[in-house]
Amino acid sequence: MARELKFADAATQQMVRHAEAEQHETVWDRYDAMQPQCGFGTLGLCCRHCSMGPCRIDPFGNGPKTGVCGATADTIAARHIVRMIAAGAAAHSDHGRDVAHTLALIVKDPKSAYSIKSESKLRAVAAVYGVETKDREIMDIAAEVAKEVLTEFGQSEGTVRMVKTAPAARYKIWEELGIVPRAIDREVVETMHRTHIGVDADYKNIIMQGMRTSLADGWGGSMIGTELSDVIFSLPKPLRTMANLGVLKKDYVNVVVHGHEPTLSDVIAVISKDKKLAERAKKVGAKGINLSGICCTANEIMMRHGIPLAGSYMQQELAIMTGVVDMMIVDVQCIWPGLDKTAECFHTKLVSTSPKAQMPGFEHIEFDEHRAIETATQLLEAAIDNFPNRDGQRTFIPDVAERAVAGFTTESVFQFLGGTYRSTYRPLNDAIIAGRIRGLAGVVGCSNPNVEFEEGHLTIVKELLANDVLVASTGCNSITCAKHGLMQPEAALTYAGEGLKEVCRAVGIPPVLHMGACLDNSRILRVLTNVVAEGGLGEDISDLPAAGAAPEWMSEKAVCIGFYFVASGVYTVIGKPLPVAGSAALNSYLTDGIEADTGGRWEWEMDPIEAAHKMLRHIDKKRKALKLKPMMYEQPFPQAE
Ligand code: SF4
Ligand code: MSK
Repeated sequence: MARELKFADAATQQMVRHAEAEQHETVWDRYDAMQPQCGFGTLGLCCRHCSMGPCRIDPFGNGPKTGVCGATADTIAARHIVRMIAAGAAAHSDHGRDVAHTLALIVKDPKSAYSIKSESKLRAVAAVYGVETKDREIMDIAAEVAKEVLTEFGQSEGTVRMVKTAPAARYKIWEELGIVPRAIDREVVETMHRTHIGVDADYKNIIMQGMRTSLADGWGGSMIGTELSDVIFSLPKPLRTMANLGVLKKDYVNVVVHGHEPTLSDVIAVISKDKKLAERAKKVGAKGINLSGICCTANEIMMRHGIPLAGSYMQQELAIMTGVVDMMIVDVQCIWPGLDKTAECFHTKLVSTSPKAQMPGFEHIEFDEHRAIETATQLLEAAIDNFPNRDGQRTFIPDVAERAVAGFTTESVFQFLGGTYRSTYRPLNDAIIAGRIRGLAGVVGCSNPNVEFEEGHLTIVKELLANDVLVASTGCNSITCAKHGLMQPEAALTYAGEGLKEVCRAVGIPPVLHMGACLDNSRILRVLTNVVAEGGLGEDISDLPAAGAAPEWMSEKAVCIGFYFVASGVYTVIGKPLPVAGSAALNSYLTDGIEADTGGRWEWEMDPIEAAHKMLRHIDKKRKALKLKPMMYEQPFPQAE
């Protein structure tokens, strides 16, 4: 290993040392081997949108100042970043579309493996789409909702209807900026069109379209995905689970699901408890089947079934290196194509299941939702049959796993804060107004080998908690927080400031609320909307004492998420800057000028303590503007920029 790595996480620490001893390559090795990475790419100054190029602009002004076509650094950097938004929006929204297809399947085939698990959520979605619910059979409502939603993805007229659920003041801002998304597919397509050679060259105009595309995701595709997942797979409720590689069990058939879409993994979660399969497992010498998850598929089935989290994005190959994973089943997004190289050294069967994501070295067993139970059974049987191939001498499971309470939603968290019989945001708003809670933060997103693993996530979250900020978490941040004990109610006693501690103790919630997968950032948008609607904290999301962070972001989805938060009025801090620094004008617009347009803005800050302090300063600025009371238990933190 080229550099000395520090890990906050003991399981990862042990596994990386084990990998080193056994000479297995890890993502950190591949990252180091890639150094130095391309400076032009980092700054957003390369373009290969046509074959007059590739072109690159010299940031020091010693070389060409434009591409062959005359595109400037501003144009090139803006085009590049909005293409990242389009890819992120496409990924989330295609996931959302697939969930809508599953809803349509339930209607067409009542014998399918799926059913309507939350009628209340279906009715809520129906209301958004103007679907009549009074005196109608639930299947009729489902049929019409599925049709409306699926049609909307590619509609040629109108606007995305979920967007209307934003606060009225926010919607007006989008109307004035001309960025209300018209249709999800259309915005992605138009972004690709505008960034083709010789189309849109005005960086601000390009960014406006990028924001419209991101809104089509956050308030469209992602929100549809979240809402319909709740309808089909059930509305999550807080439950207890465990997190980290220590959830893998030596004597069991270990099946790990990895990716993002719950359509197959939710069925696997149910089927894995089947008695016949348990007997089959016993026949091959195992004690049973142990299902766990990696990445956001893990978040999905954990928050609905309590299935433990084996790890986050950066731990996917480490799970295989334990030597006890009999099968890793993947669907889409965040799956490393190089996993087969790791699996070659072990008996682990890697199985891809989505026609959209096939990988060399993976066996492909295509998932057909019409045959969901058969596919899930076939996979689990194959995993059991692979158990005897395990080399018992080469197993190593770190004995590290932490308890967590997870599975909060826009709805359930405030049943807690409002008391069991009173579902309202009033107590939360009152706690903020009274100065018990300073404000709200969404800390979300991936991990990345370009920083010390999880250090950014943990440092920011702990600093926010110490300063009475209630944290909502999604994606890999939530897995990190779960692994490090921040999602236990007792964590408030250790990490929270006095005011937040009082609130957490009174209602029995952890100070960090697990709100789901990266798709579920839409839940955070909804929380912010509900806080505005409850009253007393302004008229718009940008008025709220709230901020967002993605300290170790990695994916194009993360870029899209950040943009829809900024476009929704949220101050959003990330670690490594977006690749736009090669354009002074664009960089300045995103980190400053954009605030005058949307009320939100980007901030780049690699130092996690300073990142947290910037968020706290922003929250305090908003508290001051709202003329809220001083904090009940004021604790000084550095004020100066
Ligand atoms: Fe170069 Fe312009 Fe073609 Fe990009 S679009 S590769 S800047 S000529
Ligand atoms: S899995 S997108 S690494 S959060 Fe959603 Fe984690 Fe980021 Fe993938």
